[in-house]
Amino acid sequence: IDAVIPLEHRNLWKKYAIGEFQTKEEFQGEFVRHVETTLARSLYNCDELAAYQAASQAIRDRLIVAWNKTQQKHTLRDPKRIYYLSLEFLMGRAMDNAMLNLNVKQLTGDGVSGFGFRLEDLIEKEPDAALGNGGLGRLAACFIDSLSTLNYPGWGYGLRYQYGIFKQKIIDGYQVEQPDYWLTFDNAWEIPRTEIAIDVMFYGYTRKFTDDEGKVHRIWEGGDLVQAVPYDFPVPGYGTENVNNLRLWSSKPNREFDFAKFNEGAYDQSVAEQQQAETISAVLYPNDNFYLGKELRLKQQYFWVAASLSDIVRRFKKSRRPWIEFSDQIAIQLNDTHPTLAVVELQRILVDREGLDWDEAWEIVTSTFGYTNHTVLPEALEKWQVDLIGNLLPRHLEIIYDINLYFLQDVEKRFPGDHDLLSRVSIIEESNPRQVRMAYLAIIGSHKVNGVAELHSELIKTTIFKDFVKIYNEDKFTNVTNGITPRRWLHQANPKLSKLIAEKLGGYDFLNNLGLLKGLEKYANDKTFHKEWLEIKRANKARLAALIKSQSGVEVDTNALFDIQVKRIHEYKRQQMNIFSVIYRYLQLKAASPEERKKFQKRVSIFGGKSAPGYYMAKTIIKLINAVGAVVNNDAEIGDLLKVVFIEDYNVSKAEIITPASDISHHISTAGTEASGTSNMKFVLNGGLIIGTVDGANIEITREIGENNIFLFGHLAEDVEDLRHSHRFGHTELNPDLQKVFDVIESGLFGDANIYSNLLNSIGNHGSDYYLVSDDFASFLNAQQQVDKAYADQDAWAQKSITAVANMGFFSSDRAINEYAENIWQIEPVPLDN
Ligand code: HBZ
Repeated sequence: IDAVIPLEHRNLWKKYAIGEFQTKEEFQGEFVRHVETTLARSLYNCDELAAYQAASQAIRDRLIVAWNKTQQKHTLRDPKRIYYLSLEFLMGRAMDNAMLNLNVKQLTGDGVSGFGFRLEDLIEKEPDAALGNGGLGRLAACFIDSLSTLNYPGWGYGLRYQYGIFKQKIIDGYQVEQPDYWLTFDNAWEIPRTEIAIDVMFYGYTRKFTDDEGKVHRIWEGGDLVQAVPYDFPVPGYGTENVNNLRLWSSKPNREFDFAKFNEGAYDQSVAEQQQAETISAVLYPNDNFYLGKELRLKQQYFWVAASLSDIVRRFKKSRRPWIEFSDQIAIQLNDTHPTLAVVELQRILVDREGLDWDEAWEIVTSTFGYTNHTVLPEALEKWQVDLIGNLLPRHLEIIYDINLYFLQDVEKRFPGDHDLLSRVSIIEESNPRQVRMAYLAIIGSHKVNGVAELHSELIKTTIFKDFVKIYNEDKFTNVTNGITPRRWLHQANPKLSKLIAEKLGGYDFLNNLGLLKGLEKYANDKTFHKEWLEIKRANKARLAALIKSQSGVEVDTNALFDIQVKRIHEYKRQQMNIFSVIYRYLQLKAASPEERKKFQKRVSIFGGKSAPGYYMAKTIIKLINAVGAVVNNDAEIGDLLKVVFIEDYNVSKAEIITPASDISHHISTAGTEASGTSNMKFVLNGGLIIGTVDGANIEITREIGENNIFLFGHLAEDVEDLRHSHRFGHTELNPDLQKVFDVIESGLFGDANIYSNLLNSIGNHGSDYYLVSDDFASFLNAQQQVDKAYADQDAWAQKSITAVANMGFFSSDRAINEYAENIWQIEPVPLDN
């Protein structure tokens, strides 16, 4: 109450409230003020970095004004809110996005050019906020963009890692990891809120006590405290004043100091121990789709979950509503199982701290949470050792046991005598050591569970979560197909195409309503439009060619077909199959006569992506790609007919250059392994076509754009099990064309063959070929041929490309967020004007 400015003083306040710059000149005034005061520099030492920082400060000021208005409005109206809990937010750069959303890019550009700077150069000065591994983290970033754009009251909660995903160097063809310390310079896009620090406890013990009414309680005490300090990142929407919040927690030593140690004279030791607290949020774990049971990772999860829930509960308590209204006011989405401890933590808060009955609390908990699954790969499912949880979070382990007990009692009642079922669905896996199955806990603690594309949502119901479909009502399980934000992935990444589309459709409304792209279909056969369309593709390819040249020195011909596969390197994503097909193509070119050679379609085969640092096979694949590039690119006989490029350090800002430049991109996972994929959507939205398997969202993309506009191949998900079985027991010959490729690798053409022997042996030589590289190879090569043939007719190609783009409306993350809002969160947009 003390913090509120009394009524009689508010007019004075309003008189001085920040004005938002509206013109180039006003921007320039703000720019100079920030250089001279915020940065304490002058016109004698304002370099590009300083200019970027001053421009971002000026834009940030505008964002903060809108952010404040939005938060005040939400506090006043107190609508139901969604909190999106994600251990990763792969945001990329903020400035360009903020300028486009606030519609000030033009005037900012004019403004800085008045001082001799080019806006493009300033944009390049910003480091990526690379707080994620890949698809899961980028999905969270697209989702919060849509939440703001659609005026939903929604916050993201995550961790403010000091080190994002590592920077990838390629040295001698191998991946080398370097730390990504992204906070070297002041970050204008975050607002520290040191005044809201929250204490989080670890370790300690639980104690039983009986209250005056004879009721037995258990409490957790005696642990170590770590402070969670929030940093707020404003999230602007497009075409709206609405600015939501992304709150990221940073760990700091607790204010209380160990005075006992201090007095013993162990001052340095006690400071050093305090310092340990900061390691909790220091680094993002660089594994995607792979579970690693490290204690520090569990600490990260609990630290973030406890701080976020404490914040959410505090906000709820301010409204003075009864607990029973908690889930009418709050929805919490679990992005994968990483935040599953939130289920336990909320139950603990309600029972231990707020004194609710178990059942009443559990009803609140389960109606609050929703859980999104992103994978069926067994090696990715989180299972924490019981002892690890018991030691770090003793009270939580007790609560997990109780949740399990009541759950199993229910199951036993409904399926009496089915002991196999009980052990199959138990949260505790009775293995040695015993483990907590986090996905089961997430299912039991949520009211909805969703997969991220239709096939994937079917697969979780019929495979990994089959028993739970039997136990619960079928409609606890649902699908929300992923989406991408057209603001960043079309308007920002591909301004030329966005402008051309706007000219045809009479404005930029499609950026808020992607279904309007349908209006392009009537130009699909228009030859003059084809020319404009292809010209933009050419310009985007030139932009990528310049990046490739500057990074690797390789010159590529923009007349060639640009063939791209950029994503995390993983055996299931089958970059190995792609590079094998490139080698096959090289062999064919070498075997052809000079006359025959001329008939080949020129191609540039472009790869990019990071391997988890400890993933040996993935690292071998990177080495092979680079080794093939070294041979092919230096073969004078081949020249421009084939180039092979590995783009170092693939990240969000590089994706913005790469995606618009694609003619064809690869989405070729073994059927049933890629939950959805989202880059497939980005490529098609930018007029690139897809070569892909019948997997993840490729299936729905095909349905939307038509099967003539995509190159599908390979076995279906339903065949995979039988094929794997036949590998184990039958005798399967390697595909003969693949055998030729293996022979040449083994001949040492790409360096010491031993480097690749484990990779090759996992496929041929009685290896299990778990990802069906050999089984799919023939149909993959065939699909490649179809691509070459189709590309030869540029008008026909343009027609496919335009038709595809015209039908991509479904894949906007706005559609996905509206589905979550309606079917899972039950939230409404908050209208703009009061
Ligand atoms: O999530 C991806 C899926 O592989 C992809 O198919 C889907 O489109 C995308 C969005 O739903 N999954 C990931 O990116 N997963 C991770 O990055 C990951 C990170 C840490 C983990 C586990 C998975 O512990």
